Amino acid sequence: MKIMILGADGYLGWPTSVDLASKNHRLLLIDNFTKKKLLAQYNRQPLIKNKSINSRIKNLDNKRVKFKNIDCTDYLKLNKAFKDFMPDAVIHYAELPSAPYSMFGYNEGWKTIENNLKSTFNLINCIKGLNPNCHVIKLGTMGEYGTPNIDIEEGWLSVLHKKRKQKFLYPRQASSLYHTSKIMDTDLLWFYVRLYGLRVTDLMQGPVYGLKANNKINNEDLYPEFTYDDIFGTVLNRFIVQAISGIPLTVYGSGKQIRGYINLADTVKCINIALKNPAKKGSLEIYNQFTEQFSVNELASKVKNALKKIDVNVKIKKIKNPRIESENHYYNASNLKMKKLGLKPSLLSDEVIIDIAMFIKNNMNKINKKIIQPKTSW
Ligand code: USQ
Repeated sequence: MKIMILGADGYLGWPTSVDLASKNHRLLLIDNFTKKKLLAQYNRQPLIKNKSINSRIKNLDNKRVKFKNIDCTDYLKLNKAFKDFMPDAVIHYAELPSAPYSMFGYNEGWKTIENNLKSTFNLINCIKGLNPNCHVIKLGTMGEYGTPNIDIEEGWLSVLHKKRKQKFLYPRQASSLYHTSKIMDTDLLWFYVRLYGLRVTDLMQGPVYGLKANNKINNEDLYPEFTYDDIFGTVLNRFIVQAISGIPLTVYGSGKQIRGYINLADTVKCINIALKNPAKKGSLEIYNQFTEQFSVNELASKVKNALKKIDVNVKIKKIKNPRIESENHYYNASNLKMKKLGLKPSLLSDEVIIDIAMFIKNNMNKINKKIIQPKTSW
């Protein structure tokens, strides 16, 4: 297939690119390094800095992978790249992914909304104008649903009201501006699907952990940049770095917050499944993309117990929750659709935690302990 990957240098974009390149697809990778620039601007660093994307691409075993430095909020440039390449599918990761960043202040909040909505709007318009048959695979988030007091379905809810029935998008109520920007994305996509018959898959993903696109990968050049700081790091990756550097795990509040988590390798498997099962014309296909539900306390205990096996003594410390989020809530989300299409999850075992921990241990002299405690609160 001819596949365009927007945000191809990111934590999900690069492993996806590596995996799809190994399957011999023809790829056009797009990125403008916004996340790298923001990390530098806010004095945060990934554990290891990647080599340039062009040099990494040269080492891939696929000569049909090309890169273009394009800001997806620039409609004319994105439109030209789309027209020249004419993809069969576009994987859209070109968004600012951080809840704490979006809640930092006015500028960060607006930049998140503007970047995320504009990139989605621009992509939709490229497709509508140039090839309405092209399949969009868009990264959404489980955070769009929030923590409602009823079961979370996969995207849709059938409502029976005064004896009449209608299927609606499942009610969404996010707890950060970032998550709210993803709700707005979904609404935009659904509008264009209804009016113009586009084909869209929206993947409601939980927090991701890990380093590898698949279990054949050992070359660290093929890993994404691994962040563990308070703004861009996700909770499990942060906990393992904290454990290795002897800092007590930063459990926010009571630690009873439950989310659905997913291994990075499973994210990549889900993208492959979505590519093989494109949404039908005029349909918005929504999947809940996580494999296991854990509370923050359970995650912390898992890290502690796993790392005991390699003689790391992990301490856990509950700190004041810097976020406004429910800490005591019901959580039961459905995730059957990907499994029905063949997803075999790589679950969170001690081995998986130890594998990530060993990579961090080998690079522990690079850990910046000053960027771990949360500095944004809302
Ligand atoms: N948490 C801690 N300690 C920490 C960091 C986080 O207790 O040091 C808690 C948070 O309070 C939250 C949970 O862990 O309850 C998850 O936090 P997170 O920072 O890993 O995830 P979140 O901010 O929700 O965002 C991440 C990604 C985002 C993705 C989302 C999926 O950054 O791009 O969309 O996970 S979800 O959470 O399902 O919406």
